[in-house]
Amino acid sequence: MNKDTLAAPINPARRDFLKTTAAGAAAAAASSFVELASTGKEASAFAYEPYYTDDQLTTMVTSCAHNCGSRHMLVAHKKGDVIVRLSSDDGRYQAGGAFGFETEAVPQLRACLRGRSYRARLYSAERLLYPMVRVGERGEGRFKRVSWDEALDRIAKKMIELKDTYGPTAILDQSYAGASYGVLHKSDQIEGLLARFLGMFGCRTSSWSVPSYQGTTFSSRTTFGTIEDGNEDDAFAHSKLIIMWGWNPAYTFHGGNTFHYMRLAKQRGCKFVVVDPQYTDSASAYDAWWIPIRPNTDAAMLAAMAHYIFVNELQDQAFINRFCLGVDAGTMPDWARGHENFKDYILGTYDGQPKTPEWAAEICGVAADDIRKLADMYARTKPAALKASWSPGRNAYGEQYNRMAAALQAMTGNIGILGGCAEGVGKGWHAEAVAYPYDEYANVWSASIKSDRWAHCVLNYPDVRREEIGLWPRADQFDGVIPNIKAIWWHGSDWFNQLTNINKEIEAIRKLELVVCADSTITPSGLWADILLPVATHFERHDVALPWYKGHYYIHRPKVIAPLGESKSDFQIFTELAYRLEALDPARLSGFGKRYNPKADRSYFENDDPVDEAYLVDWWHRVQSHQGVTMSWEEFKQRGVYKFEFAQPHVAFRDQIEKGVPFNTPSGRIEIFSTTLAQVSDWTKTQYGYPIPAIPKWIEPFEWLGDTGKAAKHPFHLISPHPRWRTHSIFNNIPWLRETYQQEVTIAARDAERLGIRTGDVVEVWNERGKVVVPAYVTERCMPGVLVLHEGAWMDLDDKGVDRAGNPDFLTDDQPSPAGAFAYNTVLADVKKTTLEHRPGWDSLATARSIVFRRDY
Ligand SMILES: Nc1nc2c(c(=O)[nH]1)N[C@H]1C(S)=C(S)[C@@H](COP(=O)(O)OP(=O)(O)OC[C@H]3O[C@@H](n4cnc5c(=O)[nH]c(N)nc54)[C@H](O)[C@@H]3O)O[C@H]1N2
Ligand SMILES: Nc1nc2c(c(=O)[nH]1)N[C@H]1C(S)=C(S)[C@@H](COP(=O)(O)OP(=O)(O)OC[C@H]3O[C@@H](n4cnc5c(=O)[nH]c(N)nc54)[C@H](O)[C@@H]3O)O[C@H]1N2
Ligand code: SF4
Ligand SMILES: [Mo]
Repeated sequence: MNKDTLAAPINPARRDFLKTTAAGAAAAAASSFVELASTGKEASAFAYEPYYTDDQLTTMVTSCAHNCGSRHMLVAHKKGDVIVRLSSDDGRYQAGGAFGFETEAVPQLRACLRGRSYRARLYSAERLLYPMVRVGERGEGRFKRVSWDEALDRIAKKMIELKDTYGPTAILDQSYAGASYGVLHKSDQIEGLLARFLGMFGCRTSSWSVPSYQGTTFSSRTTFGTIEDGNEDDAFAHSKLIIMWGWNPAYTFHGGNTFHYMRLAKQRGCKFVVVDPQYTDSASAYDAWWIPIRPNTDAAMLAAMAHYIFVNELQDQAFINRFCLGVDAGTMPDWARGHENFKDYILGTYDGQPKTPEWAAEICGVAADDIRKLADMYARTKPAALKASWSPGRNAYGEQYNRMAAALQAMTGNIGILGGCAEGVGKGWHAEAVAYPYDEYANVWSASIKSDRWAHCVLNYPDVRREEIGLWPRADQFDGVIPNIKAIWWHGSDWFNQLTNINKEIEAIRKLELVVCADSTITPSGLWADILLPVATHFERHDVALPWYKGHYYIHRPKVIAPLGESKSDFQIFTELAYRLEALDPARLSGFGKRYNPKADRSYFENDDPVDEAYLVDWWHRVQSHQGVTMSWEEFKQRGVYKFEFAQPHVAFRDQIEKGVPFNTPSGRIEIFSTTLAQVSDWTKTQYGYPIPAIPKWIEPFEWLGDTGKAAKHPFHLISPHPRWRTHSIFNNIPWLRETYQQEVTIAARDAERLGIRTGDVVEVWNERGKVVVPAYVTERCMPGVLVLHEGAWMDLDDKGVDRAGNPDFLTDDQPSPAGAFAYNTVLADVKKTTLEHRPGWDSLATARSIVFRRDY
C-alpha cells in the first residue's frame, strides 16, 4: 500500500462537511479533560491521567445495540456527562450474582470487540450532531446546518405535497433494524416508529422482504408455521453432532453465548462439520470436518443426503408418520394424491433423475463419498443439530435450500428434542410483546413491495407488472396498484449502502423529490439524502434492550448521557412532526400528535423523560403479569439486568413432539409438502409473483458456476458474508476496530497464482453491474472459483462510478428469489490486478500494520 493510497480523501466534499460536525463531538469529548489541561503538566502520558478508578466514576449498566446477532451488557463508567470507559458483564449485576458469577443456565452477557469500542462510535467524527439540508446535487455530499424548526417544517410541507400530488404510496418506508430490539425506540419495518408514523399519516409504501433471511422465513413459516423454530443456545451443549451449514458463529453472531455452549459440546465429545465455501474460524476452533461446497448448490447436496437416507432406510419413519405431511406417498393428504411427494421427487419417480450423491457431486463440487458419509453420520448420530443458517438462503431459490434442510431435520427425527435442531430462522425464547403505543396503526401501508425492487419500480413506473416488484395482494381498490414512489425515508437503515445493485439505486434516487435520513451517524446513505436528522443513540435515551433471537434476559438502558449536539430520539422527532402535520392539515390529520404518542404532549420534543418512563413502566407491568417476574421496576433499574433461569434448555417444538400439540400449519403437521403452496392458482396475484413448488426442490440459480455460459464470462462466484469487525456498515469508521482488519477480497491460492495476485495486491472485482477496488487476501482456506468480500464497507465512488472502498453491493443483483430472498450471494464476477487505488476510508498506517505482516504470503 503506498502513501498516495493512504492520503486519498474519503470524499473531498465530505471531508469539509465532517469538519463542521466533528467540532461538536470533539468539544463534548474534551469537556472532561479540562481539569487535566489546567494542571499545566507536560503532556507526556495518557489522556486519562490521573486514571480514574471505578469508584471515582459513576457506573451505569446498559446494553449494546443494533442488528448484530446478539445483545450484550455494556457498563458505562462516566465522569460528569462523559463516558470515560466501558466494561461488560462480570456477574455482579443480576440478583444473587457476584463478581465472576456464571453458570450454564445463567451465562454472563459479555460484549464483543465491537461493543467494547462503542465509546469511539459515540464520539466519532462521523457523528451527526445537527439537522442538515443538502446544498449541492443529490449524492454530492454537501450540506448546511439548519435548525430543527426549519428541517421539520420542510419535511412536513413536502409530505403533504407528495401525498396530495402522487397519492398514498408516494413515500417509501426504508426503516430497518438499526434500532430494533428495544422496547420503545424501534426502527423495524413492521413494528417500528416510522411504519406507524407514515401509516397514520396515510402515505406509505412498505418494503416487505427482509434482507437477512426472507428465504429462510418463508421456509420456516411454510414448514413449521412459525419462525420460532430455534432452541436457546444452551441446547447446543447437548448435541453429539453439529453441522454448521453456511454458518460461521465465530464471525457472524446468532445469539450471545453460542460459541461458549458449542465449546461445552466439544468438551463433551460432540463432532463438528462445516459445509461452507470457506474454511472458517469456526471450523478451525472446533476442528471441524470441512466440506467446501460451490455456492448456491446446497439444496442439491441436501437432496442427495435425503436420497442416501431413503435408499438405506435410515429415516425415522415413526416420526415422519406421526408428525409430517408429504414426506412420502403415505403422508400425503387425501385431497393431494395427484401431487408430487418429497420422497418420490428425491428418488426420481417424476423426472427420471434420482437425486443421487453422484448427481449432486457434479452440481456441488463435493465428492459423492463425502455426501454419503455426512448423510450417514447425520442419520445415525442422535441427537444431531443441522444448523442450516441463512446465508445459503440469501440466494436465488434460497428458500429451497432451507426447506430441504427442514426436510432432513424432520426425516431424522431431530425436531423437538434436546441437542437436535429445527432451526431455520431460529427465533428462540420470546420477549414480552411490545406495549402500547405500537398496537394502534402498526404496519399500515398502501402498497408493499419486495424490498430490493424499489429502484426497479421507480425506474420503470408506470410500466411495471405487479409480479416484478412482488406487490403484496390486497382485498380493496388498491390491489394491483403500482406504487408511485417519489420519496424515501431511512430510519435505522443504511439501505442505500446495503441493498443490492447500488448502481441501479443511484439511477433511481435521482428521480425522487424527497430523501430523508434519520441517523446518529453520517452514513454513506445519508450523503444521498436531502435532509439529515440527528438521532440520539441508545446511550442517550431511555429504553430496555431485548435479546436478538436468542437469550432470555432484559437489560435496562438508562439515558447514560445527555444527547450529543442537538440530537433527539426518533420518537421525539416523529411526535413533533405529527403535531406539525396536524397543524398544516387539521381537517384530515386532527389529533395526529396525540394519537401517535398518547402519553405525551408537544413538550415531549424538549423533555422525553417522564413519558418514556411511563411507557416502560407499563411494559414492565406486563412482564410482571405475563412472565412471572416479581422484581420491581425500581430494582430492575438499579441492577440493570434481569436474567430468566429455565429448569431445562428451551427447545422449539418440544410440546408438539412430547404432548402432541399441533404445529401451526394448516394441517397441524410439519409440512414438507405445503398445503398453501399446492393450492395457489395464479402466482402473479401473490406477493411471490412466480411459481414456487409445493415440495422442496433443487432449482438452478440465476447465475452460478454450473452455468457454463455465464461462468465463461465471469468465472468466479462471489459471496458476501457478514463481517466480524462491523455490524453491517456500523463501526466501519472506528479506528480501534480498523486496527484489526481491512476490507479485502479473499481468493483461493490456486486462482491467485494463476492470476499473479498476492496478498495485499490491489485488485478490481467486476461484473456487468459494477466494479469495486479492494486489496486481495490469498489463502487456501477458500474454495477455488470463489471470492469472498464482506458486506458493509462504506461506498466511495470515483468519478467513473467505480467503488474504491470494496462494497460488494455494487456487484449484487436486485432480482429477488420468488419467495422474496435477496440474492446477495448469487453473483458471478471477475477479478484482476489493478493500478486503481483502494480507498479504505481511514488512515491505515496510523496504527495498524496487519497488512504489512500479511504481505509475504
Ligand atoms: N452484499 C450483501 N449485502 C448485505 C448483506 C449480505 O449478506 N451481503 N446482508 C444484508 C442484511 S442481512 C442486512 S440485515 C442489511 C443491513 O442493512 P442496514 O440495516 O442498512 O445496516 P446497518 O449498517 O446496520 O445500518 C443501520 C443504520 O441504523 C442506524 N441506527 C442505529 N440505531 C438507530 C436509531 O436508534 N435510530 C436511527 N434513526 N438510526 C439508527 C445506524 O447508525 C446505521 O447507520 O444489510 C444487507 N446487505
Ligand atoms: N459480526 C456480525 N454478526 C452478525 C451480523 C454482522 O453484521 N456482523 N449481522 C447479523 C445479521 S442482520 C444477520 S442477517 C446474520 C447473518 O448470518 P448468516 O447468514 O449466518 O451469516 P453470513 O456471514 O452471511 O454467512 C455465514 C457463512 O455462510 C457461508 N456461505 C455463503 N454463501 C454460501 C452458500 O451458498 N452455501 C454455503 N454452504 N455457505 C455459504 C459464508 O462463507 C459464511 O461463512 O448475522 C448476524 N450477525
Ligand atoms: S455481539 Fe453485538 S451486542 Fe454483543 S457486544 Fe458485539 S456488537 Fe454488541
Ligand atoms: Mo440481517
